[in-house]
Amino acid sequence: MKITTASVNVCSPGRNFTTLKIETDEGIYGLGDGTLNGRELAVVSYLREHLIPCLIGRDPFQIEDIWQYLYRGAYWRRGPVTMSAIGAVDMALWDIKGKALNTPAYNLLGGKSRNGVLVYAHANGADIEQTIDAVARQIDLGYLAVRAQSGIPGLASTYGVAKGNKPYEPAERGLPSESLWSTEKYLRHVPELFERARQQFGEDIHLLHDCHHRLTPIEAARLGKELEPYHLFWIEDPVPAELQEGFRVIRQHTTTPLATGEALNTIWDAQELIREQWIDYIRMTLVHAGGFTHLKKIADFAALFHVRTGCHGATDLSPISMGAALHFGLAIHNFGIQEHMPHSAETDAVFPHQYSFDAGYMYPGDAPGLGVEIDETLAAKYPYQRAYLPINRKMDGTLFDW
Ligand code: KDG
Ligand code: MG
Repeated sequence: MKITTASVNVCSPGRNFTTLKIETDEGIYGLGDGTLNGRELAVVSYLREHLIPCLIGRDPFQIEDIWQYLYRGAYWRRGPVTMSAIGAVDMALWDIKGKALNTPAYNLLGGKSRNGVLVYAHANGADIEQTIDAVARQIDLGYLAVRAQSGIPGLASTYGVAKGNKPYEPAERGLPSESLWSTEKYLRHVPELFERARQQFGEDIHLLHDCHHRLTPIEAARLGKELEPYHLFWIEDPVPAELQEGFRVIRQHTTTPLATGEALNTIWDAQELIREQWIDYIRMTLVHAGGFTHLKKIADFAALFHVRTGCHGATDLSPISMGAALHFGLAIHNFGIQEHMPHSAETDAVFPHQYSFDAGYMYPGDAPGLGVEIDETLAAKYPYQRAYLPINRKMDGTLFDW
Protein backbone atom coordinates (compact mmCIF):
# COMPACT_ATOMS: atom_id res chain seq x y z
CA MET A 1 0.00 0.00 0.00
CA LYS A 2 1.22 3.52 -0.77
CA ILE A 3 0.16 6.98 0.37
CA THR A 4 -1.05 8.86 -2.71
CA THR A 5 -2.33 12.12 -1.29
CA ALA A 6 -3.06 13.95 1.96
CA SER A 7 -5.12 17.06 2.67
CA VAL A 8 -5.96 19.29 5.61
CA ASN A 9 -9.48 20.43 6.44
CA VAL A 10 -10.09 23.32 8.85
CA CYS A 11 -13.69 23.81 9.87
CA SER A 12 -15.51 25.67 12.60
CA PRO A 13 -18.80 24.07 13.64
CA GLY A 14 -18.95 26.28 16.76
CA ARG A 15 -15.18 26.08 17.25
CA ASN A 16 -12.17 25.33 15.03
CA PHE A 17 -10.97 21.83 14.19
CA THR A 18 -8.04 20.76 12.02
CA THR A 19 -8.39 17.37 10.31
CA LEU A 20 -5.79 15.53 8.26
CA LYS A 21 -6.92 12.95 5.70
CA ILE A 22 -4.31 10.57 4.29
CA GLU A 23 -5.35 8.57 1.21
CA THR A 24 -3.80 5.45 -0.30
CA ASP A 25 -3.64 3.66 -3.63
CA GLU A 26 -5.94 0.94 -2.22
CA GLY A 27 -8.78 3.38 -1.61
CA ILE A 28 -8.38 3.24 2.17
CA TYR A 29 -7.96 6.57 3.94
CA GLY A 30 -7.22 7.57 7.51
CA LEU A 31 -8.19 10.63 9.58
CA GLY A 32 -6.15 12.42 12.22
CA ASP A 33 -6.87 15.41 14.48
CA GLY A 34 -4.30 18.22 14.47
CA THR A 35 -6.26 20.87 16.39
CA LEU A 36 -4.17 23.27 18.48
CA ASN A 37 -6.60 25.68 20.11
CA GLY A 38 -5.93 29.30 19.13
CA ARG A 39 -2.91 28.39 16.97
CA GLU A 40 -4.66 26.18 14.41
CA LEU A 41 -3.13 27.58 11.24
CA ALA A 42 0.44 27.05 12.43
CA VAL A 43 -0.25 23.29 12.45
CA VAL A 44 -2.09 23.49 9.13
CA SER A 45 0.92 25.14 7.55
CA TYR A 46 3.35 22.68 9.19
CA LEU A 47 1.32 19.81 7.73
CA ARG A 48 0.77 21.28 4.27
CA GLU A 49 4.18 22.77 3.70
CA HIS A 50 6.45 20.36 5.55
CA LEU A 51 4.96 16.97 6.39
CA ILE A 52 2.57 16.06 3.56
CA PRO A 53 5.25 16.28 0.83
CA CYS A 54 7.34 13.74 2.79
CA LEU A 55 4.43 11.28 3.10
CA ILE A 56 3.58 10.77 -0.56
CA GLY A 57 4.71 7.36 -1.84
CA ARG A 58 5.40 5.91 1.62
CA ASP A 59 3.96 2.66 2.94
CA PRO A 60 1.39 3.73 5.60
CA PHE A 61 2.05 0.51 7.57
CA GLN A 62 5.59 1.70 8.46
CA ILE A 63 4.23 3.84 11.30
CA GLU A 64 7.26 3.82 13.59
CA ASP A 65 9.65 4.67 10.77
CA ILE A 66 7.42 7.49 9.50
CA TRP A 67 7.13 8.85 13.04
CA GLN A 68 10.91 8.87 13.50
CA TYR A 69 11.37 10.38 10.03
CA LEU A 70 9.07 13.29 10.87
CA TYR A 71 10.43 13.80 14.41
CA ARG A 72 14.18 13.18 14.06
CA GLY A 73 14.29 14.06 10.38
CA ALA A 74 13.21 17.66 11.03
CA TYR A 75 16.26 18.33 13.25
CA TRP A 76 14.01 20.87 15.08
CA ARG A 77 12.11 18.77 17.59
CA ARG A 78 9.29 18.93 20.12
CA GLY A 79 6.87 21.77 20.80
CA PRO A 80 3.08 21.88 20.38
CA VAL A 81 3.01 22.75 16.67
CA THR A 82 5.41 20.02 15.59
CA MET A 83 3.92 17.39 17.88
CA SER A 84 0.30 18.15 16.92
CA ALA A 85 1.19 17.86 13.23
CA ILE A 86 2.99 14.54 13.85
CA GLY A 87 0.08 13.48 16.09
CA ALA A 88 -2.39 14.05 13.22
CA VAL A 89 -0.26 11.97 10.82
CA ASP A 90 0.18 9.20 13.36
CA MET A 91 -3.55 8.98 14.19
CA ALA A 92 -4.39 8.82 10.48
CA LEU A 93 -1.87 6.02 9.93
CA TRP A 94 -3.35 3.93 12.78
CA ASP A 95 -6.79 4.55 11.29
CA ILE A 96 -5.55 3.26 7.91
CA LYS A 97 -3.94 0.21 9.47
CA GLY A 98 -7.08 -0.67 11.43
CA LYS A 99 -9.25 -0.27 8.33
CA ALA A 100 -6.82 -2.30 6.19
CA LEU A 101 -6.73 -5.13 8.75
CA ASN A 102 -10.45 -4.76 9.44
CA THR A 103 -10.01 -4.32 13.19
CA PRO A 104 -10.57 -1.52 15.71
CA ALA A 105 -7.48 0.44 16.77
CA TYR A 106 -7.59 -0.95 20.31
CA ASN A 107 -6.71 -4.37 18.87
CA LEU A 108 -3.57 -2.93 17.28
CA LEU A 109 -2.58 -1.67 20.74
CA GLY A 110 -2.79 -5.08 22.38
CA GLY A 111 -6.53 -5.54 22.74
CA LYS A 112 -8.96 -4.60 25.51
CA SER A 113 -7.57 -4.33 29.04
CA ARG A 114 -11.00 -3.40 30.45
CA ASN A 115 -14.66 -3.32 29.53
CA GLY A 116 -15.11 0.43 29.33
CA VAL A 117 -13.23 3.72 29.73
CA LEU A 118 -14.00 5.64 32.94
CA VAL A 119 -14.61 9.28 32.05
CA TYR A 120 -15.04 12.46 34.06
CA ALA A 121 -17.54 15.17 33.25
CA HIS A 122 -17.33 18.93 33.81
CA ALA A 123 -19.57 20.83 36.21
CA ASN A 124 -19.35 24.55 36.80
CA GLY A 125 -21.40 27.39 38.22
CA ALA A 126 -21.18 31.06 39.10
CA ASP A 127 -21.06 30.20 42.82
CA ILE A 128 -20.83 27.15 45.08
CA GLU A 129 -24.54 26.33 45.08
CA GLN A 130 -24.80 26.55 41.29
CA THR A 131 -21.74 24.34 40.99
CA ILE A 132 -23.24 21.77 43.36
CA ASP A 133 -26.39 21.74 41.20
CA ALA A 134 -24.25 21.26 38.11
CA VAL A 135 -22.41 18.32 39.73
CA ALA A 136 -25.79 16.77 40.62
CA ARG A 137 -26.89 17.07 36.97
CA GLN A 138 -23.79 15.20 35.78
CA ILE A 139 -24.36 12.47 38.38
CA ASP A 140 -27.95 12.18 37.14
CA LEU A 141 -26.61 11.65 33.62
CA GLY A 142 -24.66 8.68 34.95
CA TYR A 143 -21.15 10.09 35.44
CA LEU A 144 -19.12 8.51 38.25
CA ALA A 145 -16.46 11.24 38.23
CA VAL A 146 -17.02 14.98 38.00
CA ARG A 147 -14.67 17.95 37.81
CA ALA A 148 -16.02 20.94 39.76
CA GLN A 149 -15.08 24.57 39.03
CA SER A 150 -16.83 27.49 40.69
CA GLY A 151 -16.92 31.24 40.17
CA ILE A 152 -14.99 33.09 42.89
CA PRO A 153 -16.49 35.97 44.90
CA GLY A 154 -14.82 39.21 43.83
CA LEU A 155 -13.64 37.92 40.42
CA ALA A 156 -15.72 38.71 37.35
CA SER A 157 -14.76 35.51 35.53
CA THR A 158 -12.59 32.51 36.12
CA TYR A 159 -11.21 29.49 34.32
CA GLY A 160 -13.69 26.67 33.79
CA VAL A 161 -16.85 28.67 34.52
CA ALA A 162 -19.28 29.30 31.67
CA LYS A 163 -20.51 32.77 30.79
CA GLY A 164 -24.32 32.76 30.91
CA ASN A 165 -26.09 29.48 30.25
CA LYS A 166 -23.88 28.28 27.40
CA PRO A 167 -21.62 25.24 27.79
CA TYR A 168 -18.13 26.30 28.87
CA GLU A 169 -15.91 27.17 25.90
CA PRO A 170 -12.80 29.27 26.56
CA ALA A 171 -11.77 30.15 22.97
CA GLU A 172 -13.47 33.26 21.66
CA ARG A 173 -13.63 34.79 18.21
CA GLY A 174 -11.94 38.15 17.84
CA LEU A 175 -8.85 39.12 19.83
CA PRO A 176 -8.11 37.53 23.24
CA SER A 177 -10.39 38.58 26.08
CA GLU A 178 -8.77 39.47 29.42
CA SER A 179 -9.72 38.32 32.90
CA LEU A 180 -8.48 39.35 36.35
CA TRP A 181 -7.10 36.93 38.88
CA SER A 182 -6.52 36.77 42.63
CA THR A 183 -4.80 33.70 44.09
CA GLU A 184 -5.81 34.80 47.61
CA LYS A 185 -9.53 34.80 46.77
CA TYR A 186 -9.19 31.48 44.92
CA LEU A 187 -7.39 29.72 47.76
CA ARG A 188 -10.01 30.85 50.27
CA HIS A 189 -12.88 29.60 48.10
CA VAL A 190 -11.93 26.17 46.74
CA PRO A 191 -11.84 24.19 50.03
CA GLU A 192 -15.35 25.49 50.79
CA LEU A 193 -16.57 24.17 47.44
CA PHE A 194 -15.29 20.66 48.10
CA GLU A 195 -16.44 20.60 51.72
CA ARG A 196 -19.91 21.36 50.44
CA ALA A 197 -19.63 18.81 47.59
CA ARG A 198 -18.64 15.98 49.94
CA GLN A 199 -21.51 16.87 52.32
CA GLN A 200 -23.91 16.68 49.40
CA PHE A 201 -22.62 13.69 47.43
CA GLY A 202 -20.82 11.50 49.97
CA GLU A 203 -17.65 9.60 49.18
CA ASP A 204 -18.80 7.42 46.29
CA ILE A 205 -18.44 9.99 43.55
CA HIS A 206 -14.96 10.93 42.24
CA LEU A 207 -14.38 14.69 42.48
CA LEU A 208 -11.68 16.47 40.47
CA HIS A 209 -10.47 20.05 40.20
CA ASP A 210 -8.34 21.98 37.68
CA CYS A 211 -6.14 24.80 39.07
CA HIS A 212 -5.13 25.64 35.49
CA HIS A 213 -1.48 26.46 36.12
CA ARG A 214 -2.12 29.40 38.49
CA LEU A 215 -0.35 28.62 41.75
CA THR A 216 3.21 28.55 43.00
CA PRO A 217 4.41 25.23 44.44
CA ILE A 218 3.92 26.33 48.04
CA GLU A 219 0.44 27.72 47.32
CA ALA A 220 -0.45 24.44 45.62
CA ALA A 221 0.91 22.55 48.63
CA ARG A 222 -1.42 24.54 50.89
CA LEU A 223 -4.40 23.86 48.64
CA GLY A 224 -3.59 20.15 48.41
CA LYS A 225 -3.33 19.94 52.21
CA GLU A 226 -6.58 21.79 52.79
CA LEU A 227 -8.38 19.52 50.30
CA GLU A 228 -7.13 16.30 51.89
CA PRO A 229 -10.27 15.71 54.00
CA TYR A 230 -12.38 15.73 50.81
CA HIS A 231 -10.41 12.95 49.05
CA LEU A 232 -10.20 14.42 45.57
CA PHE A 233 -9.41 12.10 42.66
CA TRP A 234 -6.83 14.76 41.70
CA ILE A 235 -5.95 18.40 41.53
CA GLU A 236 -4.82 19.22 38.02
CA ASP A 237 -2.12 21.58 36.81
CA PRO A 238 -1.49 23.15 40.22
CA VAL A 239 1.55 24.97 38.77
CA PRO A 240 2.83 25.62 35.24
CA ALA A 241 4.68 22.41 34.38
CA GLU A 242 7.72 23.76 32.54
CA LEU A 243 9.61 23.53 35.84
CA GLN A 244 9.19 19.86 36.58
CA GLU A 245 11.04 20.27 39.92
CA GLY A 246 8.23 22.52 41.16
CA PHE A 247 6.16 19.41 41.80
CA ARG A 248 8.69 18.13 44.33
CA VAL A 249 7.66 20.89 46.76
CA ILE A 250 3.95 20.14 46.38
CA ARG A 251 4.56 16.43 46.84
CA GLN A 252 6.47 16.96 50.07
CA HIS A 253 3.41 18.54 51.67
CA THR A 254 0.28 16.79 50.51
CA THR A 255 -1.27 13.42 49.74
CA THR A 256 -3.85 14.91 47.37
CA PRO A 257 -3.14 13.19 44.02
CA LEU A 258 -1.63 15.40 41.30
CA ALA A 259 -2.24 15.44 37.55
CA THR A 260 -0.50 17.42 34.83
CA GLY A 261 0.55 17.32 31.20
CA GLU A 262 -2.20 18.64 28.93
CA ALA A 263 0.15 21.38 27.70
CA LEU A 264 3.19 19.08 27.41
CA ASN A 265 4.17 17.39 24.17
CA THR A 266 6.91 14.80 24.60
CA ILE A 267 8.30 12.35 27.11
CA TRP A 268 11.16 14.80 27.62
CA ASP A 269 8.71 17.34 29.07
CA ALA A 270 7.54 14.88 31.73
CA GLN A 271 10.30 12.40 32.36
CA GLU A 272 11.39 13.84 35.71
CA LEU A 273 7.80 14.30 36.85
CA ILE A 274 7.22 10.62 36.21
CA ARG A 275 10.58 9.16 37.26
CA GLU A 276 10.57 11.08 40.55
CA GLN A 277 6.93 10.08 41.20
CA TRP A 278 5.95 13.72 41.69
CA ILE A 279 2.63 13.15 39.89
CA ASP A 280 -0.04 10.47 39.87
CA TYR A 281 -1.64 11.09 36.47
CA ILE A 282 -0.12 12.15 33.17
CA ARG A 283 -2.52 14.14 30.97
CA MET A 284 -0.78 14.37 27.62
CA THR A 285 -3.03 13.67 24.64
CA LEU A 286 -2.68 11.81 21.38
CA VAL A 287 -3.09 14.98 19.34
CA HIS A 288 -0.59 17.19 21.16
CA ALA A 289 1.94 14.48 22.00
CA GLY A 290 2.70 12.85 18.67
CA GLY A 291 -0.12 10.31 18.41
CA PHE A 292 -0.35 6.68 19.52
CA THR A 293 3.28 5.98 18.66
CA HIS A 294 4.63 8.47 21.20
CA LEU A 295 1.89 8.43 23.85
CA LYS A 296 2.13 4.63 24.16
CA LYS A 297 5.81 5.00 25.03
CA ILE A 298 4.98 7.68 27.59
CA ALA A 299 2.29 5.48 29.15
CA ASP A 300 4.63 2.47 29.29
CA PHE A 301 7.33 4.57 30.93
CA ALA A 302 4.79 5.99 33.40
CA ALA A 303 3.62 2.49 34.29
CA LEU A 304 7.03 1.73 35.80
CA PHE A 305 6.50 4.54 38.33
CA HIS A 306 2.86 3.93 39.32
CA VAL A 307 1.74 6.86 37.20
CA ARG A 308 -1.54 6.38 35.33
CA THR A 309 -3.02 8.22 32.37
CA GLY A 310 -5.69 10.90 32.64
CA CYS A 311 -5.74 12.24 29.10
CA HIS A 312 -6.96 15.71 28.25
CA GLY A 313 -10.31 15.63 26.44
CA ALA A 314 -11.69 19.17 26.25
CA THR A 315 -13.94 20.19 23.35
CA ASP A 316 -10.99 21.71 21.51
CA LEU A 317 -9.83 18.17 20.75
CA SER A 318 -11.96 16.97 17.87
CA PRO A 319 -14.16 13.85 17.94
CA ILE A 320 -11.33 12.11 16.06
CA SER A 321 -9.09 12.65 19.10
CA MET A 322 -11.90 11.58 21.41
CA GLY A 323 -12.43 8.33 19.53
CA ALA A 324 -8.69 7.69 19.39
CA ALA A 325 -8.36 8.38 23.14
CA LEU A 326 -11.02 5.77 23.86
CA HIS A 327 -9.17 3.09 21.88
CA PHE A 328 -6.03 4.05 23.77
CA GLY A 329 -7.75 4.05 27.17
CA LEU A 330 -9.40 0.70 26.53
CA ALA A 331 -6.11 -0.94 25.62
CA ILE A 332 -3.30 0.31 27.84
CA HIS A 333 -2.83 -1.28 31.24
CA ASN A 334 -2.09 1.84 33.32
CA PHE A 335 -5.16 3.79 32.23
CA GLY A 336 -6.52 6.04 35.00
CA ILE A 337 -9.39 8.17 33.69
CA GLN A 338 -10.34 10.08 30.52
CA GLU A 339 -11.72 13.62 30.38
CA HIS A 340 -15.02 13.93 28.52
CA MET A 341 -16.58 17.23 27.51
CA PRO A 342 -19.34 16.41 25.04
CA HIS A 343 -19.09 18.25 21.71
CA SER A 344 -21.90 20.42 20.37
CA ALA A 345 -24.58 18.87 18.14
CA GLU A 346 -23.07 20.75 15.15
CA THR A 347 -19.64 19.23 15.81
CA ASP A 348 -21.07 15.74 16.25
CA ALA A 349 -22.88 16.10 12.92
CA VAL A 350 -19.65 17.04 11.12
CA PHE A 351 -17.78 14.13 12.73
CA PRO A 352 -20.11 11.08 12.82
CA HIS A 353 -18.65 8.59 15.28
CA GLN A 354 -19.06 5.13 16.74
CA TYR A 355 -18.15 5.97 20.35
CA SER A 356 -20.80 6.07 23.05
CA PHE A 357 -21.37 6.81 26.75
CA ASP A 358 -23.18 4.60 29.23
CA ALA A 359 -23.31 4.75 33.01
CA GLY A 360 -20.01 6.54 33.62
CA TYR A 361 -17.98 4.73 30.95
CA MET A 362 -17.28 5.33 27.29
CA TYR A 363 -16.78 2.81 24.52
CA PRO A 364 -14.93 3.37 21.23
CA GLY A 365 -17.12 0.95 19.25
CA ASP A 366 -15.90 -1.90 17.06
CA ALA A 367 -15.62 -0.22 13.67
CA PRO A 368 -12.25 -0.80 11.97
CA GLY A 369 -9.65 1.91 12.71
CA LEU A 370 -10.74 4.83 14.90
CA GLY A 371 -14.46 4.71 14.14
CA VAL A 372 -14.77 8.46 13.47
CA GLU A 373 -15.52 10.04 10.09
CA ILE A 374 -15.79 13.57 8.70
CA ASP A 375 -18.67 14.84 6.58
CA GLU A 376 -16.65 17.11 4.29
CA THR A 377 -19.70 18.70 2.66
CA LEU A 378 -21.12 19.72 6.00
CA ALA A 379 -17.68 20.81 7.27
CA ALA A 380 -17.42 23.20 4.29
CA LYS A 381 -20.45 25.09 5.63
CA TYR A 382 -18.41 26.10 8.71
CA PRO A 383 -15.29 27.94 7.51
CA TYR A 384 -12.36 28.64 9.88
CA GLN A 385 -12.76 31.66 12.14
CA ARG A 386 -9.83 33.09 14.06
CA ALA A 387 -10.26 32.56 17.81
CA TYR A 388 -8.05 32.93 20.86
CA LEU A 389 -7.86 31.61 24.39
CA PRO A 390 -8.17 34.36 27.04
CA ILE A 391 -5.37 36.28 28.70
CA ASN A 392 -5.19 36.51 32.48
CA ARG A 393 -3.85 39.39 34.59
CA LYS A 394 -3.42 39.87 38.33
CA MET A 395 -5.52 42.54 39.99
CA ASP A 396 -2.64 45.05 39.57
CA GLY A 397 -2.42 44.40 35.82
CA THR A 398 0.58 42.02 35.77
CA LEU A 399 0.26 39.47 32.99
CA PHE A 400 -0.33 36.07 34.57
CA ASP A 401 -0.88 32.43 33.57
CA TRP A 402 -4.31 31.65 32.16
O1 KDG B 1 -7.41 24.80 24.88
C1 KDG B 1 -7.22 24.81 26.25
C2 KDG B 1 -8.20 23.88 26.92
O2 KDG B 1 -8.17 22.63 26.31
C3 KDG B 1 -7.92 23.74 28.38
O3 KDG B 1 -8.02 24.98 28.99
C4 KDG B 1 -8.90 22.77 28.99
O4 KDG B 1 -7.64 22.72 31.02
C5 KDG B 1 -8.44 22.20 30.28
C6 KDG B 1 -9.01 20.91 30.67
O5 KDG B 1 -8.56 20.39 31.67
O6 KDG B 1 -9.89 20.42 29.96
MG1 MG C 1 -6.87 21.31 32.39
